[in-house]
Amino acid sequence: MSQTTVKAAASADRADLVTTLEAIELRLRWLSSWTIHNANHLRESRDGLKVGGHQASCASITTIMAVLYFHALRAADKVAVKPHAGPVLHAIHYLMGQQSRAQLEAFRALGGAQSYPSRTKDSIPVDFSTGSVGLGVAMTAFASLVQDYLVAHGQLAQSKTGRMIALMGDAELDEGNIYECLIEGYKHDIRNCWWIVDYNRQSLDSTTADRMFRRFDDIFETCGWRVITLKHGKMQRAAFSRAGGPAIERWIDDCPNAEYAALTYQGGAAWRARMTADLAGDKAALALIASFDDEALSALMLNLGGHCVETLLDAFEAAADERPTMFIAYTVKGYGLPFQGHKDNHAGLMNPTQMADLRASLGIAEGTEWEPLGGLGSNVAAKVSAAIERARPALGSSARLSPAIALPAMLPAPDGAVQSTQAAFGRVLLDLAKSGHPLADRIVTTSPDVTVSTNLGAFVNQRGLFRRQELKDIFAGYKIPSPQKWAGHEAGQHIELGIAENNLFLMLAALGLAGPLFGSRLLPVGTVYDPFIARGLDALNYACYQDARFLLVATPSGLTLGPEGGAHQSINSPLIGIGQPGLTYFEPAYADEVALLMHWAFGHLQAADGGSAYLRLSTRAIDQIARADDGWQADALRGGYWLRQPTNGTRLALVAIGAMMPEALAAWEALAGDVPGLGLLAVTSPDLLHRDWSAAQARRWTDGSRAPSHIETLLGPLAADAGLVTVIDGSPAALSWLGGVRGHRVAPLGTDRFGQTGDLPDLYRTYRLGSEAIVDGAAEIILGV
Ligand SMILES: Cc1ncc(C[n+]2csc(CCOP(=O)(O)OP(=O)(O)O)c2C)c(N)n1
Ligand SMILES: [Mg+2]
Repeated sequence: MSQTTVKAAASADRADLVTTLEAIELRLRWLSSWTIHNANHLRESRDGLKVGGHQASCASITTIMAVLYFHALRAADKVAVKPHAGPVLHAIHYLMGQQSRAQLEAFRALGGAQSYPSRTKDSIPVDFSTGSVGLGVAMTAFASLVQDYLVAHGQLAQSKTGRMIALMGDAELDEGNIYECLIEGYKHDIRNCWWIVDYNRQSLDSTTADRMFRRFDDIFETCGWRVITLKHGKMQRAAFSRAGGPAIERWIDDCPNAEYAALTYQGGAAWRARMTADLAGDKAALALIASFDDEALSALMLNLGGHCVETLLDAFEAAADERPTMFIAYTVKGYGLPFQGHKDNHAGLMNPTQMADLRASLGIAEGTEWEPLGGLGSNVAAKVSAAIERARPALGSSARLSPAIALPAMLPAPDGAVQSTQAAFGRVLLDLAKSGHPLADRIVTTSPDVTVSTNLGAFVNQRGLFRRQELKDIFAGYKIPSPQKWAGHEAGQHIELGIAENNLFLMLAALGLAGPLFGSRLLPVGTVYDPFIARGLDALNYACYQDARFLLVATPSGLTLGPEGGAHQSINSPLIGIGQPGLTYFEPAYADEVALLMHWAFGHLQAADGGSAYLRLSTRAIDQIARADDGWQADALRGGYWLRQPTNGTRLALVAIGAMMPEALAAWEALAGDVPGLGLLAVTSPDLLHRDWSAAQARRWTDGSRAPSHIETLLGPLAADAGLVTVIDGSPAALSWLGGVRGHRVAPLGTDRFGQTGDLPDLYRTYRLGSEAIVDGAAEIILGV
C-alpha cells in the first residue's frame, strides 16, 4: 500500500470512529434522560415525593464519557464518575449488556440503580463511589499513590497498572479537599491520574464565577499537573480560521459565563442578535455570522471542546504518558435538551411533551424507548456494536480477588505494670514489625503529621517511610541523636501526610480498597488526634460507605489529656463511633485489651462481612490488672465483660470504659462493703453492645429468634430494680442508654461541655468523673433519691 493509501485508510477509520462515538453519545444522552424520566413520570409514585435525577448534568458529560469509555479507557484504568452522572454510567453498562432494563426501570427505587454510583450497592462494577462532591475526585489521587505503593512493594505488576480517572463537575473545584489533596499529591509525586472537568460553568444554584476562569490552570500547573484545555470544538476552530473568525473567537473568549449560558438557552436568533450588535462594524465577522442560519449558528456556539468527539480523542491521545493531567473540557449543562444553559436546570426534568419531542428527534419509535441501539440505522448500529465489543475488556468487573493475609494466633500484650492504651498500641505494632510475621509486611501506617505523638514512631523506625525516590535521614547523616530514624525508600511502610485530616481518611479509603481495586490486600492503620476526627468526618463516612477497610487509632481523647486543655479534648467522638456504619468503635482500658482488639481488627478488616475499626485511646498510664485466665476475652470482643462479677439479685453495678477504669475500680472498692454483690462492667465497645442489642430485637420480628443480646445477658444477674452508674470520658449518652436494656435506673457520668486545662484530679473533680462522683451516683440510686 502506498503512503497516501495508508493515510486515506487511517483517516477513513478515524471518521468512522467519530461517527460511531457520536452515535454512542446520542444513545447515552437518550438513555440517561429516559431512565430519569421513567422514574419521575412513568413509574407509579406511592408517596408523592419527587424522585429526582439530573438530566442536565448527564447531558453535559455524555460526549466525554462516550469517548472515554468506548475508546480511551484501558483495562486497568479506574474511574470515579461525578455523582449526578450516575445514569450515564448505567447507560454505558446497559449498552454493554452488563446492566438490566429492570435495574434502570428501578432507578432510585429500592434495590435498583443507585442515584449516585455506588461500589457496594450497584449491580454494575463501580470503581469508586461518589456522592459527596470533591471526595471521589481526590480519591483517585490517593488510589494512584496506593498503586505506586503496591508496585514498589512487588505486590502489583507494572503491567497491571492503569490510570486513576476522575470525571468531575466544575463546581467540585470549589471543595477545599481538592486542594489539600493536590498539595499532598505533589509531595508524593503522584502519576497516572487524570481529572476530566466537565466545565459547564454551572453549579447547583447558579453560573460559576468568571474570576476563577483562568486560575485553575495556574493552580494545577504549579502543583506539577499538565493542564489541557478543550475550549473549542473542531467546528469552532474551523470557523475561527475563516475571514472574521478571530473576532468571533475573541468574542467567545470575552463572553461572561452567565451570558453564554443565557444565550445558549435562548438559541440561534438570540446569538445572532447579540453577536451582530457586539461586532457591529466588523464586516468580515458579520459576514461570517450571516453565513450560518439560526440552527447552524447555535450548533456552532455550542461546539465546545467537551462536546466534540475529535477534540476529546486528540486530547486523550496527547496525554499518553504518566504525568498527572487535568482536562478542562468546556461543555454546556443540559446539552441538546430544552433547558440547556438555563441557570436553574440542575435538577430540572423534561416534561412528557419535551421527552416525546426528544424521542422523535432521535428517530426512536414510541414503545422502543429501552432498545439499547434504538434509533440507529443498521450501518451505524453495527459500528456501535463493534465499538462495544472493543471496549468490553476495559469495562469488566472491578472486583479483584486478593488472598487473605494470615494472622498469628494472637498478638502478645506488651509488658509493663503501668501503661497507657496509646503506648500499648505503639508497642504492639513495634513487636509485630520486629516479629517478621507476614502480617507485618502488609500493614501500612499513615498519619497527618502526628506520627510521633500518637506512638507510631517506633514502627516507622523499623519499617521506614514510603518514598518512590530515596529520601535520606539528614539528621542521622549528621549523627544528631534522635529517637526517630526515618529514611524514605520504596520498601517503606509509612505514608507521611501533612496536617490535613481529610486526606488521612481518603488515604485510608484508598489503602483500604487495595484488595478489590488492585487485587492485593493491605491492612492500613491510620492515627489521628481523637478530636480531629471531626475535621475529616465526611471523608471518614465516605470511606466507610464504599466499604474500605482500615484501622483508625485516635488518641489522645477526652478530658484525660489533661494539660492539653479544651481545644484538644474530644467529647462526642464516642457517639460518632456508635453512629458510624461500617466502623466498629472500641475504647479499651488495658494493654492486653489493646492487643486483643488489634488482633480482632486485623481479622475483621479482612472478613467478607467485616468492616473497619476505630480504637479510641488515651495517654493516661494506668495500673494494669492481673488476669486469672483468658475468660474475659470472648466477652471483651463482644463489647464488655465483668471486671468484678455481680451476684444474682444485686441492686447496683458500675459501668466504665477506657481511661476511667481506675476511678471505677476505686469507687468499687469504696462501695463493695456496703452493696452486696456489686458488679463492675468494663465496656470495651458501646458500639458493639448497642448494635447487638438492636439487632436482637429486630431478629425477634424478622426470624422469630429469641436469643438475647450480649448486654441483655450481661445485665441478667441484676435485680429488676437495680441501678447503673455509667462513666465515660466523653458524651454520657454513649452509655446511658444501657438503662433501657432491662429498665434499670441510670446515673450517667461523662462530659458534655468544653473542658479546661488541668491535672487529672482537678479535672475529674470539676467535671464529676472521679470516684467520688461515682460513689455519689451510686448512693442516689441505692437510696432511691
Ligand atoms: C459535599 C456536597 N455538597 C453539596 C452537594 C449537593 N450538590 C450536588 S451537585 C451540586 C453542584 C454540582 O455542580 P457541578 O460540580 O458543576 O456539576 P454539574 O451538575 O454542573 O455537572 C451540589 C451543590 C453534594 N452532592 N455534595
Ligand atoms: Mg457544573
